[in-house]
Amino acid sequence: MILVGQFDSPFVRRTAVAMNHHGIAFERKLLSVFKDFDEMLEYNPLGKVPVVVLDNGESIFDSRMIIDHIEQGASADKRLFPLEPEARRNVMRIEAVAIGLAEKAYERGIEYARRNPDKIDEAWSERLKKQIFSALHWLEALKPDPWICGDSLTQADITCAIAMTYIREKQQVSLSKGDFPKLDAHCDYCESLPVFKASAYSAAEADSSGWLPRSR
Ligand SMILES: N[C@@H](CCC(=O)N[C@@H](CS)C(=O)NCC(=O)O)C(=O)O
Repeated sequence: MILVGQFDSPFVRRTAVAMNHHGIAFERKLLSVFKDFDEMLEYNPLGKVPVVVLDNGESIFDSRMIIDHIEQGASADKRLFPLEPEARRNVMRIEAVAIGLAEKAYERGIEYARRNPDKIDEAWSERLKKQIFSALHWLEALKPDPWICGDSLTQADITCAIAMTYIREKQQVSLSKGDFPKLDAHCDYCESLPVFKASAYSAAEADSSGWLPRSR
């Protein structure tokens, strides 16, 4: 399998960590959605990452679809989405907020990194900031210890920790130490695990991507 995308993208990383967790080996094709956009369009009609190219040559994209594909046939004790309906809904609800958090952070980053400074929509940017902080407070209230749901790693943990790392690294909003102590501890714990470390956030890949934050 080939995973297309960079390890500054929270969507690529959450896919990679799920693959690591399931022991699925993959090669990586390092393409940037900015500087390699035309080539990206050949892998995904939207030009977005992540994309996984299966061994039969088929491309699958959107982290949700890829993770769903790799979870198929997984044993109950390894599943990142439990099968029991209530537990599954709970993981998916938290995952949805954590994905949304990463999406809103990405959008706010775009506002400053890509737009001409005199075209920045400050009202929209404020709205995004409100959504980001609302999601962070909601996730903090879950009090992960160390896991968010039950007594093992789930996709809720993976996506939440990776979204937090993304915001810490790209600073689409500034966070002070102590603002979200439970999320900080959860993020540090998850990022110390071998399955996360094997696909760690890459500042070098971020620097070469064409993403240049100017201010908050
Ligand atoms: N819902 C998608 C989101 C993927 C996404 O937004 N990826 C960003 C990179 S972090 C991207 O490809 N952006 C380029 C674009 O939107 O044109 C997923 O979960 O895979």
